[in-house]
Amino acid sequence: MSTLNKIARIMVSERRGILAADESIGTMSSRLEGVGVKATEENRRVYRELIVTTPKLAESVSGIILADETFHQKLSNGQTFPAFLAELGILAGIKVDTGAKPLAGAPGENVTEGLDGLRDRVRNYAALGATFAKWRATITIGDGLPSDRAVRANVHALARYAGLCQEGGIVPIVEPEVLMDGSHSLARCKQVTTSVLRSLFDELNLMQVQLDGMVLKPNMVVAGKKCPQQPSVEEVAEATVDALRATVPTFVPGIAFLSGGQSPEKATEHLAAMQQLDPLPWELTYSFGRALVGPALETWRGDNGKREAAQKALSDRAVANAAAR
Ligand code: 5MM
Repeated sequence: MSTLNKIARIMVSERRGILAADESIGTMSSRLEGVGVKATEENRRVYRELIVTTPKLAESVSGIILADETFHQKLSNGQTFPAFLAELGILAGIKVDTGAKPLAGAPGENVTEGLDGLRDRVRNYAALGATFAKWRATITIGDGLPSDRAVRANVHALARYAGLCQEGGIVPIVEPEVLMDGSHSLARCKQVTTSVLRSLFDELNLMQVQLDGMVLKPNMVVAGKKCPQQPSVEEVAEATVDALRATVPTFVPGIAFLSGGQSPEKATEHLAAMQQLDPLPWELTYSFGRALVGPALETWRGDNGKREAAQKALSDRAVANAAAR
């Protein structure tokens, strides 16, 4: 078993999942401001410390994805975040993309940037304790969208990122996110997700990415937020598993879903429903951001007296998702 495969298997191991705490400075700042907390570097650190020091987190979380800022910050006890996680038995991951930017010639669509200098950045992060990385590409459904050029540009970047991570000895989380924004149907999301995943695996193969040394982080197949006909939990589970079965090679050790704006409860119900379907060739787990930490942030609101209650809110979500596996 290669080292990459070993790490990937730990990431998706039974009854645990991955916590996405890698909001960029801009996103984290607006989330803090949304709950009345001033968006300072120190407050982002304090909030991330609350998250990682949640009691018993390692029982339901195998890895935490950090943003560059957090990766270099220290907890109150003087330890760096990666060192603290290592002591807990939680793998430290790092978001290495630099964000989705408008794609030239494709109005309304983005391509994720961050390939320049990535080889050296991967080497530095690995030396500082990162065992895995993450890169998120976003795909928009709309009138005539996604365009072929946006899909191709994004899967190309994902595959080159994945190759560079593996060359540097860390496991890539490959995240192609078909966004929930819009009024599209479940069927349309399934069609787009299937086609994006097909293109993605073509490109990963072309770039000789080792499929057993990566983790796929896709969206669940859901209807657009504004679609008047919202599918049942079983319909989402079936559509999602259909799309994955049609496209994801069995060599991939695990699939860790993003939550994408679903309510925390719905995301968990969908994950649980998928486990009830016929045996699947890969582990199905979670790599939620908002669906894990949303209730904790809402509870905390910058009030230190609510710290414990906030940690309990996170712990409850993590335990519920672990149980859903
Ligand atoms: C936590 O949010 C991540 C980073 O977002 P930005 O770079 O836009 O600030 C994001 O990539 C996240 O890992 C995934 O989208 C999954 O999070 P959700 O909230 O969709 O489960």
